Amino acid sequence: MAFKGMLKDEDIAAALQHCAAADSFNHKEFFAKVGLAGKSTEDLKKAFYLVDQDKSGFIEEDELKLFLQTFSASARALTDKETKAFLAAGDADGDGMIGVDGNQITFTHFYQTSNYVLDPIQLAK
Ligand SMILES: [Ca+2]
Repeated sequence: MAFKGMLKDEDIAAALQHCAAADSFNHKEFFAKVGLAGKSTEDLKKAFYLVDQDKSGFIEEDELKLFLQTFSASARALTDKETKAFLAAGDADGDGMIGVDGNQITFTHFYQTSNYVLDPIQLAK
Protein backbone atom coordinates (compact mmCIF):
# COMPACT_ATOMS: atom_id res chain seq x y z
CA MET A 1 0.00 0.00 0.00
CA ALA A 2 1.23 3.42 -0.92
CA PHE A 3 0.94 4.79 2.59
CA LYS A 4 2.66 1.83 4.21
CA GLY A 5 4.85 2.97 7.06
CA MET A 6 3.19 6.38 7.21
CA LEU A 7 -0.33 5.44 8.22
CA LYS A 8 -1.72 2.51 10.13
CA ASP A 9 -3.58 -0.11 8.10
CA GLU A 10 -6.38 -0.22 10.64
CA ASP A 11 -6.80 3.57 10.49
CA ILE A 12 -6.99 3.45 6.71
CA ALA A 13 -9.54 0.63 6.85
CA ALA A 14 -11.64 2.52 9.41
CA ALA A 15 -11.49 5.78 7.42
CA LEU A 16 -12.52 4.01 4.22
CA GLN A 17 -15.28 2.15 5.99
CA HIS A 18 -16.59 5.43 7.35
CA CYS A 19 -17.11 6.84 3.86
CA ALA A 20 -18.04 3.59 2.11
CA ALA A 21 -21.48 4.90 1.13
CA ALA A 22 -21.73 7.19 -1.89
CA ASP A 23 -21.76 10.90 -1.00
CA SER A 24 -20.65 10.28 2.58
CA PHE A 25 -17.06 11.43 2.04
CA ASN A 26 -15.92 14.39 4.11
CA HIS A 27 -12.26 15.23 3.60
CA LYS A 28 -11.70 16.69 7.08
CA GLU A 29 -13.17 13.65 8.77
CA PHE A 30 -11.23 11.41 6.47
CA PHE A 31 -7.88 13.09 7.15
CA ALA A 32 -8.51 12.96 10.87
CA LYS A 33 -9.53 9.29 10.82
CA VAL A 34 -6.79 8.12 8.53
CA GLY A 35 -4.18 9.91 10.64
CA LEU A 36 -2.99 12.47 8.09
CA ALA A 37 -4.13 15.43 10.15
CA GLY A 38 -1.13 16.59 12.13
CA LYS A 39 1.47 14.72 10.08
CA SER A 40 4.81 16.36 9.35
CA THR A 41 5.31 18.52 6.28
CA GLU A 42 7.50 15.77 4.83
CA ASP A 43 4.75 13.18 5.17
CA LEU A 44 2.13 15.52 3.75
CA LYS A 45 4.39 16.25 0.80
CA LYS A 46 4.67 12.52 0.17
CA ALA A 47 0.91 12.18 0.45
CA PHE A 48 0.42 14.99 -2.06
CA TYR A 49 2.63 13.27 -4.62
CA LEU A 50 0.86 9.96 -4.11
CA VAL A 51 -2.43 11.58 -5.06
CA ASP A 52 -0.76 13.56 -7.87
CA GLN A 53 -0.38 10.43 -9.94
CA ASP A 54 1.01 12.03 -13.10
CA LYS A 55 3.40 14.18 -11.02
CA SER A 56 2.15 17.37 -12.65
CA GLY A 57 2.47 19.29 -9.39
CA PHE A 58 -1.29 19.63 -9.26
CA ILE A 59 -4.07 17.39 -8.14
CA GLU A 60 -6.58 17.59 -10.95
CA GLU A 61 -10.20 16.58 -10.78
CA ASP A 62 -9.65 13.12 -12.26
CA GLU A 63 -6.92 12.39 -9.72
CA LEU A 64 -9.04 13.66 -6.89
CA LYS A 65 -11.87 11.40 -7.98
CA LEU A 66 -9.57 8.43 -7.39
CA PHE A 67 -8.34 9.83 -4.10
CA LEU A 68 -9.59 6.94 -1.96
CA GLN A 69 -7.85 4.45 -4.21
CA THR A 70 -4.54 6.00 -3.22
CA PHE A 71 -5.21 4.47 0.17
CA SER A 72 -6.62 1.17 -1.00
CA ALA A 73 -6.91 -0.15 -4.54
CA SER A 74 -10.30 -1.62 -3.74
CA ALA A 75 -11.77 1.66 -2.47
CA ARG A 76 -14.53 3.35 -4.45
CA ALA A 77 -14.10 6.43 -6.62
CA LEU A 78 -15.54 9.64 -5.26
CA THR A 79 -18.84 10.74 -6.75
CA ASP A 80 -18.90 13.90 -8.88
CA LYS A 81 -20.54 15.75 -6.02
CA GLU A 82 -17.86 14.68 -3.54
CA THR A 83 -15.08 15.42 -5.99
CA LYS A 84 -16.36 18.94 -6.59
CA ALA A 85 -16.79 19.66 -2.88
CA PHE A 86 -13.32 18.32 -2.14
CA LEU A 87 -11.82 20.30 -5.00
CA ALA A 88 -13.50 23.47 -3.82
CA ALA A 89 -12.08 22.93 -0.33
CA GLY A 90 -8.50 22.54 -1.57
CA ASP A 91 -8.56 24.94 -4.48
CA ALA A 92 -7.86 28.27 -2.81
CA ASP A 93 -7.37 30.27 -6.01
CA GLY A 94 -10.27 28.78 -7.95
CA ASP A 95 -8.19 27.49 -10.86
CA GLY A 96 -9.91 24.12 -10.77
CA MET A 97 -6.85 22.28 -9.49
CA ILE A 98 -5.20 21.73 -6.16
CA GLY A 99 -1.58 22.66 -6.37
CA VAL A 100 0.84 25.50 -6.10
CA ASP A 101 -0.13 29.14 -6.06
CA GLY A 102 3.12 30.95 -6.47
CA ASN A 103 5.32 29.33 -3.84
CA GLN A 104 2.43 28.41 -1.61
CA ILE A 105 0.86 25.06 -2.06
CA THR A 106 -2.87 25.14 -1.53
CA PHE A 107 -2.41 21.71 -0.16
CA THR A 108 -2.19 23.65 3.10
CA HIS A 109 -5.89 23.78 2.83
CA PHE A 110 -6.24 20.31 1.53
CA TYR A 111 -4.82 18.48 4.51
CA GLN A 112 -5.50 21.09 7.10
CA THR A 113 -6.76 20.71 10.57
CA SER A 114 -8.03 23.86 12.24
CA ASN A 115 -4.68 25.53 12.74
CA TYR A 116 -2.22 23.27 11.04
CA VAL A 117 -0.20 25.20 8.51
CA LEU A 118 2.03 23.61 5.97
CA ASP A 119 5.18 25.46 5.03
CA PRO A 120 5.42 26.54 1.42
CA ILE A 121 6.66 23.64 -0.62
CA GLN A 122 9.09 24.18 -3.42
CA LEU A 123 8.33 21.74 -6.16
CA ALA A 124 11.20 20.15 -7.96
CA LYS A 125 11.80 21.77 -11.38
CA1 LIG B 1 -1.67 15.75 -11.47
